[in-house]
Amino acid sequence: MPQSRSEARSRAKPGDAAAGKLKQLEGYSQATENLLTTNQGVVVPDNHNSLRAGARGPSLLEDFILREKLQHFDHERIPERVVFARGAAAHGYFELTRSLVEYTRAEFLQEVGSRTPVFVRFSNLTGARGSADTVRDVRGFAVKFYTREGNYDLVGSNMPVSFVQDAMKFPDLVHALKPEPHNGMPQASSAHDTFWDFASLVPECTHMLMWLMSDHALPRSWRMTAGFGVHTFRLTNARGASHFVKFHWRPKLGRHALLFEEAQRIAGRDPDFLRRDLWDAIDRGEYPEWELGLQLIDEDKAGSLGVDLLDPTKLLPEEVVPITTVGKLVLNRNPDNFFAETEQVAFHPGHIVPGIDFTNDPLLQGRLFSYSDAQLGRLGGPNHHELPINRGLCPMHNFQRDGAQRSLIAKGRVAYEPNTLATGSELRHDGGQQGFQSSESATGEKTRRRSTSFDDHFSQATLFWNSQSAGEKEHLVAALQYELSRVETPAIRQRVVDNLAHVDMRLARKVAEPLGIGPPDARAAAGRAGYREGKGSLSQESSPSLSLEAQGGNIHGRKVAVVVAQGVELGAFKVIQQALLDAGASTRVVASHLGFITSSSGQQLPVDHTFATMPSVMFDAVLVPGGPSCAQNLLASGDAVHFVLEAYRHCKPLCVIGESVELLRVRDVLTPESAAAAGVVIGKNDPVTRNELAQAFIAAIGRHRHWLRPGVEGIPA
Ligand code: HDD
Repeated sequence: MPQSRSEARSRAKPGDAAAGKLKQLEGYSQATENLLTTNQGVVVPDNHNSLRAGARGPSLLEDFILREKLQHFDHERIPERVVFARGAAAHGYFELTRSLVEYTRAEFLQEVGSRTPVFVRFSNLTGARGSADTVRDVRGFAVKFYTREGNYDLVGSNMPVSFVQDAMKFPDLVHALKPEPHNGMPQASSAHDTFWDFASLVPECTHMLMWLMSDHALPRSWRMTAGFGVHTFRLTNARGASHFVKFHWRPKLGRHALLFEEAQRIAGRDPDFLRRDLWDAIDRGEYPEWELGLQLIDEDKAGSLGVDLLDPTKLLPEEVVPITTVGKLVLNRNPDNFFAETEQVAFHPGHIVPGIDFTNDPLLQGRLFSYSDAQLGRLGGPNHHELPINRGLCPMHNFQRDGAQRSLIAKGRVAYEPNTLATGSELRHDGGQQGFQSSESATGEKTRRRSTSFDDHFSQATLFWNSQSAGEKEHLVAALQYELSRVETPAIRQRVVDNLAHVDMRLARKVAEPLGIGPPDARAAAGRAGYREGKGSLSQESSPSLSLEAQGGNIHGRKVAVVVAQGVELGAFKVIQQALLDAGASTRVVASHLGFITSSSGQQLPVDHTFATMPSVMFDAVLVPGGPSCAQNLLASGDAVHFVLEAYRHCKPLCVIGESVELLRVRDVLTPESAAAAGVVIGKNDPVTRNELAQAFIAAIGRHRHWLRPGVEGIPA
């Protein structure tokens, strides 16, 4: 580790800094030896038998080897995070592509091309550490930058807003959302009475509820998930001038979602779906990337934006302040040890570096206390910054001392300052202008009042609703109906739809239809405590970036199933497969058994998976090659028919060749015209049209899902 800050800086060249963290971590890695030893290094003579008095006699207390092993095992678990307990992480780097010297003095944001090592943890807000990945939930997106001026943590989420405006309400929100305290149910789900009871009584939640009920809550992959800093922060330059800033992570693979039913099935089939996808991609060398975008706001213009930047339940539409891309994040290394790195990493919004600052957002202010406090319990004391994953890359020095698990050995008799005993003359430690400077002064009466500019609880929920595509609106309504149908108390269901009437009356009426309650009553909502009259002054009706469907994109990282049976024709299949691989997708051959399938020309085609172990929900798209006997064999297999129809029901792109089209005729909902519009590519095994077929299929996969597909209700779930 460098001895001084200036040494750290002068040694760091653009490009090589990202290796620094790896080197540091390697210093802590445990060597793999053939011999087992105790924690004290004594060689273990026998790791299978405890010491006992005679082969059939009692075990001896003196067996320190057994005692140590059991004791360590008994204490292997630490408390899980009270929120965002379920997560997965990876190492990588952040590279600056646009200098921010005019906005901030933060050293890692000055020189284009400079790289900073990062550790990024993605997580689920609600579920416990062992819960399923794909449940409907808010996702955490936490980035630790190991900068040369100290660690900087950007602890955000995949939604740009929060449920509540004030940290005072956060414990209540989380208690309502988590499993109900009397019976510990339901796990990892907001679909229960206590959550909706709270949400219906706190209308400031309404905007976030729209996000939680939307497709944004069901990411297809961590690699396809956006991130937001949520709060407004500040950047301060070397002259002390500051700008407000909002942070955005935009995934290079585009933002994509699962269908709710698909997500629920995956939760059973592969609870580690998102974790596995990230791990496998990095393992294969397909490193996920994000752009860092900033919304930079002149402080004197902040008052005229139509939204209070200190209110974390509001976003700042891109149409009002555009996003400037300033860097890229690349994740290129899986952790070596889940516990040591992913579990023990300690993020904290209060970890900032000179040039970045907080604002008075009352939710952010509360967070500044909570995270370090949470680590005290979770990681067992005040020295968690010494854990390898949490160590900074720059030198660290202060007179804080001792405490559980201290591993640094501070030398000398002096643990206070100022002092004369360390050097013989009076020594004062003071970073002066080098150090972190707060950039805002504060005066004002002490009060527990909120600003009236926080009173608008509905207009951005309406903006969000207006910005969704027709398919996304259907999903949102279905999600609300599903969640509220699971709420046992009719009065709670009623209060929710009464609030929704302030978002959009048609939405509220539609949601209320199957709930066995009265029509939505906007006036009843307005009469309740917690309701505020405030109206924002945003003039826009909708914001396209709030819709996932409007995004489109390439097909990098998508998984395509190739459904085959004996007698499959390879011609078109091979051409399409190659085109998919060239475009960055991957393919897997799925059949009724492992081993090989014999093609129509007698070739042996290796099978990757069976229908039983890899159902269609594990894929993004399905290719069914042709061949008369292949089609016949597939039609005779319930598993094969189910595979293809389930993919159709889940609105996935399909490419069906030759006789295999019969698989789709089961419900006879498609005409050649409606098929193309619905993302179903139908063609023949004809050498002239194979390339066209491949391109049409790639275009259909590029749209990810085809939400408005005819006849899906008719297909059994
Ligand atoms: Fe928080 C963890 C994100 C509000 C208190 N939070 C945590 C993590 C993420 C977020 C991603 C997991 C970090 C990791 O991977 O280890 N939190 C948010 C966002 C919020 C937010 C986006 C709203 C904008 N959080 C928030 C408030 C409080 C907390 C208002 C309390 C006042 N959060 C915590 C915590 C956690 C935490 C209790 C749990 C374990 C931990 O910190 O290390 O302190």
